[in-house]
Amino acid sequence: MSTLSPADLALLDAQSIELPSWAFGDSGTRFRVFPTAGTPRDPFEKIADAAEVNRLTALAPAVALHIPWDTVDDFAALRRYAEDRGVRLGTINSNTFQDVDFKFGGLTHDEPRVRQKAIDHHLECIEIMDATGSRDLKIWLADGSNYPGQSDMRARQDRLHDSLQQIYARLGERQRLVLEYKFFEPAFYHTDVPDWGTAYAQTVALGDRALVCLDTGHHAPGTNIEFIVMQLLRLGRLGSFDFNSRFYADDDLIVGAADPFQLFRILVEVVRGGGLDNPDVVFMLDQCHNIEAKIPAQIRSVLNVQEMTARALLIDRDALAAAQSAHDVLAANAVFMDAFHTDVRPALAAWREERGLPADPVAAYTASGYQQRIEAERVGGTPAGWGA
Ligand code: PSV
Ligand code: MN
Repeated sequence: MSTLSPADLALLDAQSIELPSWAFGDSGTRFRVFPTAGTPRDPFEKIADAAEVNRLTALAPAVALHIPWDTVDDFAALRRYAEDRGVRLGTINSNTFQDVDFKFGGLTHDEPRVRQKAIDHHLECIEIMDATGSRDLKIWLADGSNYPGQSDMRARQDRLHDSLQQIYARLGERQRLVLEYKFFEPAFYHTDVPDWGTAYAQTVALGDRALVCLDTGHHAPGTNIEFIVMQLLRLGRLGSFDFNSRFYADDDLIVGAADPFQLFRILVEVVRGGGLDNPDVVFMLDQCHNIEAKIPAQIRSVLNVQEMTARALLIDRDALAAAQSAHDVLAANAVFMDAFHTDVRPALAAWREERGLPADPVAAYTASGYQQRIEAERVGGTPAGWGA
């Protein structure tokens, strides 16, 4: 039970995690953004940092971009730059949460001019996808209201459907729309896509290439997230994860840091539902490293996902099925917990060494001199951050 089988190892070999470009830029809370030495000044430097994470882990061959934060004059050049460093450009994230015109919403806005502007932004994102070779357009909306009575929730839902339909119609045959839900923030009373049910209803109404993104930080405390994972996989609508962890709200901390057991439970359902080794389900990170070193934090994050995946694979499925059908509650739970409590770190260090990778990628990063180099080289210019 406690060793990874050749089939498990093959699944781990195939695992790939998409890094968010914005994790390498400066971020913070509404109280303060602390500047960090060596922070990338442009999308090229963000890609260089992401490639370093992949070089040391072989787990992160793709980088998600956020538009307009990652706008460049020549996306084909950015794509070549990434590919030269062994990574590809992944999901394109739209952004209708920072333009003043979108103060009262974007795709749901009651004024045709503003709604059209939000739709046009997404059409522009699809043009970028054509240049970057990206498959997925990920949409997260800040739309909502703060006070009961402020807005007609029903009309907004109808306008959202119409807007999404116009965007979906422009997608290429191999491109997908992925709709991300979040229960609150920045809106405090109602949010137009607050939960997986709404995201599901809106995407089903569009067609087969519209799917749901599950951000692990976007649920009320106590929500059984793994149930949602199971259900979306069962319905064939889980398009991607935004992995992170949280103690309180949408904290965007390192995945697996706040609640490793929850990450384990989620990955158990991913394995159970055929979501691993499945190109239709993208494992993405959505994190911000406000106070910790960014590149090692991304390395830690992908290792945490790999570690919990390995533990999920260790579940003795036959023993679990037998205990479940015998209604042996304690035995079933014991099989489950045995896998969770198994330390897979030595096995994964060996997995890395067999593939010519450092046994300890964080230590290898520290010893590599990369951090000192970027701190010396990246002087002048404006560090990338939200809005840059
Ligand atoms: C919103 O909170 C969100 O999770 C969306 O994915 C955004 O694109 C991202 O955070 C920005 O960090
Ligand atoms: Mn997210």
